[in-house]
Amino acid sequence: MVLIKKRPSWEMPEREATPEHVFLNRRKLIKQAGLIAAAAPLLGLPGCEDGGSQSQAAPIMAPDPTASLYPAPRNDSYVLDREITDEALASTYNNFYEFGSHKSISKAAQKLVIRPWEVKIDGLVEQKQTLSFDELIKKMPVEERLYRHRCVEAWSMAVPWSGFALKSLVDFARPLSSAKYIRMETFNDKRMAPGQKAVWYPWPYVEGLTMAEATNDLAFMVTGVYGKPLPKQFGAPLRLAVPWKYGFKSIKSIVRISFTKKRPKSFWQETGPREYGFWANVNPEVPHARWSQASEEILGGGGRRVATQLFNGYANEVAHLYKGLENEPLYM
Ligand SMILES: Nc1nc2c(c(=O)[nH]1)N[C@H]1C(S)=C(S)[C@@H](COP(=O)(O)O)O[C@H]1N2
Ligand SMILES: [Mo]
Repeated sequence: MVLIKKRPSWEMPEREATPEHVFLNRRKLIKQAGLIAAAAPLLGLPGCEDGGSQSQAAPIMAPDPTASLYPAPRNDSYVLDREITDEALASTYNNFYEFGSHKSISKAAQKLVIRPWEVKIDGLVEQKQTLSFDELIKKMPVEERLYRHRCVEAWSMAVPWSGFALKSLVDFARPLSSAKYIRMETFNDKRMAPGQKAVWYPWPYVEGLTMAEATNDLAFMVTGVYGKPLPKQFGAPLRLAVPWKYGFKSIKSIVRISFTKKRPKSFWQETGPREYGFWANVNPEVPHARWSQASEEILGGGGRRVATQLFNGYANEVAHLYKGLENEPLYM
């Protein structure tokens, strides 16, 4: 466990404590929106002459430019065998090593600046391109899906993700037929994410899938949860959800998507090659090097454990992807 000393947010100069785009656009926003200007004394906009307030309280949040997409229409093909995890709990129990190697990173993750957010698409594609997240999402069919999520640490949750099939993004990217894998990368900025100061980790976080996995219907790019744009601690603005695999495959805050011939080496594979592999498919019968995977604790279930299912219950959808690969370490 890493302890990194950092200033509490109330000690931060306002430029640091405020997401860049909010800072830069604040004056414009206030000019445009009479409502916000009228509310300024209440909201305590620092340095806002129009508002006339001297308060130094919390800065306002700019409206999320994708807010109107949510709640997205639910795709009823994806059903749960358990209750949806309480939103407050799922939002405060997160794995996001960029902000610390423990579960209580939700506050620290608010330092993540999610606008502007560029996504680079490169490698074996017809045409490399970089586009903003807001441009990208406009081209994608956004829907809601109820998915289970099984962390390799043997806890699980069930959440209503919003987003689009990874397959839609692959189609948009136009990979060459020589592409065998998709590789995804998280941002790398230790000023924003203090966890990235830990030099013993191979930053940035990287994950990958085969093309067959990436184009399977279940592979989902997440942009929202609980009917709203994705909160930062969940890996805003763009993260993966591959629910038949251990949670660490579901990479957060993606900035780069590359198509490759070579199998990508992931963050956890690099960190602990004896414990974490490329496939990481959920299997109750194959224990982790240090614990059993036979059961899992349901987050918010008062300590209740349930039996873990092969492919986390998604065998019908994905088992065929692994025919003929029996000699591969499919479950680590
Ligand atoms: N970039 C990045 N992505 C990540 C992680 C991380 O530390 N960094 N943790 C993974 C793990 S182990 C899990 S269980 C899930 C947690 O997602 P949640 O916080 O939305 O529940 O994110 C995955 N994606
Ligand atoms: Mo995890």
